[in-house]
Amino acid sequence: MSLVVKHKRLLAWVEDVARLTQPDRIVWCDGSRAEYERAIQTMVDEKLAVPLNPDKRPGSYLVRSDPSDVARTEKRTFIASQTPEEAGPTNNWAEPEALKKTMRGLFRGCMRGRTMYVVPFRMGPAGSSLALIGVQITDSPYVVANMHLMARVSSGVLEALGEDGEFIPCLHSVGKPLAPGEKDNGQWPCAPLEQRYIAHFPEERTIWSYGSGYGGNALLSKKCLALRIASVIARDEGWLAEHMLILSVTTPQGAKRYMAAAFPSACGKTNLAMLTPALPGWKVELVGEDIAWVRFGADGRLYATNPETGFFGVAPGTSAKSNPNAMKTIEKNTIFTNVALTEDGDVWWEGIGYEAPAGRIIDWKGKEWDRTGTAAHPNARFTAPARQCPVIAPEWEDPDGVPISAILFGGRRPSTIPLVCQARDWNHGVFLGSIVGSEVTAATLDQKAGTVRRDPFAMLPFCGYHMGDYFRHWIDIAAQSSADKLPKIFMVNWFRKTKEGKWLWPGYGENGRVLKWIVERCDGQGKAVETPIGLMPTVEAIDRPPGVSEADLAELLSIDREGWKAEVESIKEHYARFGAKLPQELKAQLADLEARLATA
Ligand code: GTP
Ligand code: SPV
Ligand code: MN
Repeated sequence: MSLVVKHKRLLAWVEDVARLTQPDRIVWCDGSRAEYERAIQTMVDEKLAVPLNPDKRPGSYLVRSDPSDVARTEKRTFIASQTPEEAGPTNNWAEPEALKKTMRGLFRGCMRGRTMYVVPFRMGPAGSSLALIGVQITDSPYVVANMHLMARVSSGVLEALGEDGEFIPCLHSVGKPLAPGEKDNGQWPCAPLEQRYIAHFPEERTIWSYGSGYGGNALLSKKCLALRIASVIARDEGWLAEHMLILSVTTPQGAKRYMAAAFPSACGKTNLAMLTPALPGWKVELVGEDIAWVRFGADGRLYATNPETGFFGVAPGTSAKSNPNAMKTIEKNTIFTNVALTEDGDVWWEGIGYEAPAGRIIDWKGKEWDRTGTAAHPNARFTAPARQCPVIAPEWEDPDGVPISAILFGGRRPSTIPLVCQARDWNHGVFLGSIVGSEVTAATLDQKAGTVRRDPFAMLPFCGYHMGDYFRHWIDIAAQSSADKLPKIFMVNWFRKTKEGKWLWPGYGENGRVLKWIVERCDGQGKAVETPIGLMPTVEAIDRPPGVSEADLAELLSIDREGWKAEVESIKEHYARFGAKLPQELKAQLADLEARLATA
């Protein structure tokens, strides 16, 4: 590499890590196309990646991870702050020095037989005041290739760092050294589950990840840096780092409004951000689909920025009908992880919109699929560059971000939570964010799918500090502006089911009808009625999709008083976890809800 690195701290860190991990060689990454291709070729040579049929999926590859390494592992994710109080009750805490000692033991010699890549990257568009620089050390070519798509990897980042610029060190190893002559030979490298650690040192702004090669455990730019560490920085600096999509809605009259939405993992962010509205004349464009960094502009409005450059999206359920824009985004130059392989060298998954083609299908475990069970893993993902999305907003890399008119909170709730409801004011909106709950999905390894868990602000697995302090931060941040300039806050739920277990709401493109009401509310129109839980549309205020009867819509917009009373009890339990850190304002919101439900 021609670039001379002048940053002493960075050089010393790389040397230290190399001494500890003992790789065969060190490669400084520059973000070039050739480098991307080399990383992919390394995987192909090791039989860890399968080139797809270039006539079907040009420039695309299939990777199968180990069946034990298919999603984030929250039980192995740690916030190693100085004290357990700083990590709070929702995070796994570990004493930082003890954890480092344990992990140093694991890192010792762990890169033997492998290449150590040094990957400099920037999160956030050029010129953004929020942009952060990270340098990830990794022994995984899968990580290198994915980081090329997900973050701004370039040698320019090293130049920008100069001799002493700030960067976030991100140390990663798959935790599978190779003996002399040993090859991966098609075996996804990772460490046994109990040896895995995804560790964050918030005071030092440092990340150490060992033993997993998958997604958010290994692409340290994403959940580790842009959420867990960034949330701590945001708290200290007065902004927000959120698990949110960012989209624009353009009305038939040509007015453009921006929204951000927090839904838990695998609960529909990517789908909403790429929505093709069923309503004629309405248009949605994507600014971001997983992470938003949000700060106040000089005009007192909240502006949101997508720090990433690609999508690591859920494949199952993605079809030409449910998400045509995602299907177009992944036509080429895409890395697929844990989907099925067809005989003609294309990908397939459950819910792709057509039957699995005839001929041999290789399932996500690499075995011939006997057509029982799922061929793709439920958390199978695609990694694709954002610029390939046909509805990417032209302003998606605007360094100032986009001004947000509405914030949405939602989750998978088969009952109780209505289709949509507007918060009365900011603190009520923070309350709605704090009580987000969802049926457990396949995006986490540790929990039983199907049970409801509270996932406040969709940040439960991603908040780098005490969740009670995080609630406080959300309440306090409003003081940076005035009520009239703050976004309106809404709660949505696309996932209501009938008693028979059928979807009560068609979702996907039909969600545009709800966005329409939200835009109308932001513009001071749109009919709403006061209810015990917030401002709700009347049945006439929502355009009713074909196939949804008036009775269905009434059900979707009804207030299930008994359900809500049970909800209040469950919120009390949820809130009890935060003890004295639960803001008084939220306690008051809960008491107010309880009182309204009792009287009205
Ligand atoms: P992460 O990347 O894990 O943060 O997830 P995400 O929030 O971006 O979720 P995504 O949009 O990928 O959706 C996950 C799953 O939910 C997919 O299988 C979708 O098909 C399904 N889904 C998304 N939107 C809807 C909807 O409106 N209705 C229904 N029924 N399912 C939906
Ligand atoms: C999520 O689980 O919310 C994801 C996927 O977006 S991962 O990057 O693996 O965390
Ligand atoms: Mn996510």
